[in-house]
Amino acid sequence: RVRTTLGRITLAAATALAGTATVQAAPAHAETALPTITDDQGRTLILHGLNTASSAKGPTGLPWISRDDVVREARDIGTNSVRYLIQWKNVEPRPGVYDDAYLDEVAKRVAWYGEQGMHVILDMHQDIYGPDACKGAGNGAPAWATYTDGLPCTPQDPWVLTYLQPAVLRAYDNFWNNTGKHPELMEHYAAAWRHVAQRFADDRAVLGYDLMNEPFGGTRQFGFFEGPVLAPFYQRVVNAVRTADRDNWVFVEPQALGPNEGAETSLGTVRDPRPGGPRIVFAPHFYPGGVDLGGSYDGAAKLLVQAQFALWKRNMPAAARRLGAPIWLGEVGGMGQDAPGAADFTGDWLTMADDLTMGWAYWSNDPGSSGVVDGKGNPTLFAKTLARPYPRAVAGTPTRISYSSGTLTVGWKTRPGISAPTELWFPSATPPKVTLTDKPGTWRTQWDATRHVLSVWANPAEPTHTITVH
Ligand code: IDC
Repeated sequence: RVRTTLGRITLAAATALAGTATVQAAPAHAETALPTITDDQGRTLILHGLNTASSAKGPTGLPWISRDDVVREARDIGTNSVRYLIQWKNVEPRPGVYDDAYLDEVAKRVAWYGEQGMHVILDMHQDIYGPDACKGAGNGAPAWATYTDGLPCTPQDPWVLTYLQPAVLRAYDNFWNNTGKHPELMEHYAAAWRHVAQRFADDRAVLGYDLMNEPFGGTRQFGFFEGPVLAPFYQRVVNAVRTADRDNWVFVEPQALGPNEGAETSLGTVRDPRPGGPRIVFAPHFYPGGVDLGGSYDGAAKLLVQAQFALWKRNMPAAARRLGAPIWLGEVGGMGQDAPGAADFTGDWLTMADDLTMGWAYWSNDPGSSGVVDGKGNPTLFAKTLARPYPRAVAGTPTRISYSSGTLTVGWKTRPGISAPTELWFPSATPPKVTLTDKPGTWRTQWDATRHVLSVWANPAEPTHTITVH
């Protein structure tokens, strides 16, 4: 019943959205390319990675993985990054008291990714505020920061409906100080991030910080939340992080409701006080209604989802452009491998990401039918589809990424002063066949059969390059 109702709501919403929008394929990159996330050699990073993991929402705040799992992931899927979940409740179990033993455990796991040459984005995760907002349904905030003012709560199925329970709405209203009673909670959150940033500022494996998973405004939504409440909150947290760490990237998400389905965001600009240019990334998610929460990607549902693809592809890059930030898809997926159209859906969002020269983090790395290994440790459909050829790093500004029928094409513009190579990853150890538009004799490649990485040193004197690899 609930699902049917949700389906109808989604249908109505999507129809309404589609009616007001010009639903056509947006150009991959309008006139000007977005800024890009860069590594310490100035190369653009195209991040492919997994969210690791939902299991970190539990009491220990740590995901299920072992070091071997990270080795296997790097080898089999070729990921160069991870969206690694941490929890405020574990960072700050009592007000102003930080659990450094927890951060040591996080650091130990971060090092496993570092050993594989992977970049870690620490994600301060939350769903439904925290475990104490609604009888253990949520995760994120500590008990001491959860003020529900005695309002009732019943966990709902599907879980997202729990967001609308009175106690949960009040917990958020108190956090954002919509009630005027708890200005201290956002202060605590910002200070907790400063502490985390202090711990990881010099950790070379850490690329950045995703400040809050899927912010939810309580009784304030959309234009009443993202502009006046969320953006100033991010600004506070960024300022706090920058007192401890000037170099890592900071990832900011729009509110989830709406943008997750492709609707516009009104998130305001967040300024980066660091010297040497901003390092703020716009990090929306993509969960089209219809495939999320046990849906499918076929028939009428597929048409609705395709409308949401078109909206997302238009609205999210436009928001990134408005914010002057690179874009990165922090969560996508969640479909079981047996759901109708799961492979098709995965292929379509991977193509969207390539079209936007945008990286992603798949939801999730937890064993099971939406993971890369099932409950018995066997590779799923997603292990295969996510192991997609891609440029891990580009020595310039990427203008094109496309992969189909065994051919990867990558185009980029030269950025002066980069001596490190462009690096392409392939699932196979067989040396690939390469053509490049640069004049013969002015460029070279090197194939690493162990890492399945092709390094390309293009001719820096040519302004643009296109490489085609079979
Ligand atoms: C889901 C988990 C599910 C858990 C639920 C609540 O897969 O097992 O019960 O969280 O904690 C998100 C969230 C992410 C969700 C994911 C899939 O960021 O935490 O994980 N999702 O539903 N937003 C949209 C979807």
